[in-house]
Amino acid sequence: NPDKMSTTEQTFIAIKPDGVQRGLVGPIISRFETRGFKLVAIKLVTPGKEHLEAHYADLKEKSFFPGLISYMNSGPICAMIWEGLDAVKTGRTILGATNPLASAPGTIRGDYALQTGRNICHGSDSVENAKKEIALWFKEGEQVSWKSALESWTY
Ligand code: RTP
Repeated sequence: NPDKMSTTEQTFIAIKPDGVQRGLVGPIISRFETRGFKLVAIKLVTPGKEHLEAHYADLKEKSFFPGLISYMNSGPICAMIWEGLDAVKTGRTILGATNPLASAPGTIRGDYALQTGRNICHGSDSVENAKKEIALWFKEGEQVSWKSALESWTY
């Protein structure tokens, strides 16, 4: 619907094990912060195989699924919820294309990654999936509702 108005949304963003190991937690957070999004939850986790299989349940028939799960299970993941105008779609734009070789420079993957199997970050691909992923990764009470002093200058 081209006439759809932009809405305030929440998106689930995760820095994958390679992103954490490569010291990219700061730069990735920075891109969301400076764009004007608000951080409402963050934690470093090693959720385990079962949880990761639930997160990627839609991909379980793919040939790369076992490799994807062992990659995601290879170290800590930085799980976050970011909030703001069109956060889901804009979050995906900030991340870049799934295959880093197709990601534009200026995107996270376009600046820091070369391979789909090591693409350093995840972002929800729809509002519906964002809700599901937030419910899977975060417990009630882990999210902070706060008013940023900068908001009236961003919006
Ligand atoms: P993500 O969920 O991680 O944000 O990635 P995405 O939506 O951009 O891509 P999706 O198709 O959902 O794939 C999820 C993740 O699986 C890995 N993958 N490997 N070897 C391959 O062909 C392949 N294809 C996908 C990537 O880590 C991708 O981000």
